[in-house]
Amino acid sequence: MPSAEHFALKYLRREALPTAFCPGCFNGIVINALAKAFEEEGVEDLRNYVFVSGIGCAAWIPSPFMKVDSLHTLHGRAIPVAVGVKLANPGLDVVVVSGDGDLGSIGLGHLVHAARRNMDLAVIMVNNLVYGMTRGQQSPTTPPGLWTTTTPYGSYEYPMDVCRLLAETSANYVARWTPAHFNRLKESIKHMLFRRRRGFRFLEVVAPCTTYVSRRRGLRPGEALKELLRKSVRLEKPGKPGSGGPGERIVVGVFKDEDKPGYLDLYYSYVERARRGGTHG
Ligand SMILES: Cc1ncc(C[n+]2csc(CCOP(=O)(O)OP(=O)(O)O)c2C)c(N)n1
Ligand SMILES: [Mg+2]
Repeated sequence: MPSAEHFALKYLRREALPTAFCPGCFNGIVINALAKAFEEEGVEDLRNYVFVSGIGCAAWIPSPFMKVDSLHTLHGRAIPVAVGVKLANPGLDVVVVSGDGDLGSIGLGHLVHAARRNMDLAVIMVNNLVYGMTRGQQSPTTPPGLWTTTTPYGSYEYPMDVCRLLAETSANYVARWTPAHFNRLKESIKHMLFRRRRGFRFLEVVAPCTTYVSRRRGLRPGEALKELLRKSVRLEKPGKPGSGGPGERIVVGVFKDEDKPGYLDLYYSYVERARRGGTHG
């Protein structure tokens, strides 16, 4: 087992540590899962990667903490910037890490259309159920009844299930785990980055904000992890999945896993066709 120091030296920026996250924040588990995924695949440096994030706590996971080229963009605009990077240099592996607000609210249009195009990106959405950085406002994934700073009597809106939404597009891969499913989480990251290397690959990590969700509900981080396990229902379990989403039950698992051509494969095949004199139809 490599030591924590080993990971810090290899994939994290020493000068950026300790992280700015609240004590017990599950973003640390996501960083750990990313680092372990790279370590287990024998990736010595991250030179071929570009990480792109929007604005929010989750957006800080790659930038500034990971030793990788990263773009910390405008709120909601991680996807279009990532698309630009990929199209400018298709040889790069482009990974987006951002929050439920950034990707599922202000940036939702970009997310859905990148998924529809099966754009060659890996996207990790850390869903902490609120806008954490701005102090716990309701987000599109806030479960019914949950206290937030903008819903002091509990959220009365229907939340959005981003995995189900994206599973209906042409995205190649869609999965959801929680930090309590560490190995599954890590394996999904490996699958997205090393096995399925084309098309749109999306992973949602349901990781309730330790400060504005769990502590407010009287749960310490360890208790919050146990609750995540207790509430989780495996998608593959016959007869079990239903309403889904991060409410009382959290449906976890792989919603979709395909390997059809991604945006760039299609683009190049059409360029080739045009070169050979083919037209439409
Ligand atoms: C255009 C714009 N609108 C609003 C904000 C304020 N803002 C900063 S982070 C954020 C929400 C982030 O929520 P999420 O993406 O869920 O990240 P978290 O902090 O919860 O990890 C908002 C609304 C902003 N920075 N820019
Ligand atoms: Mg959030």
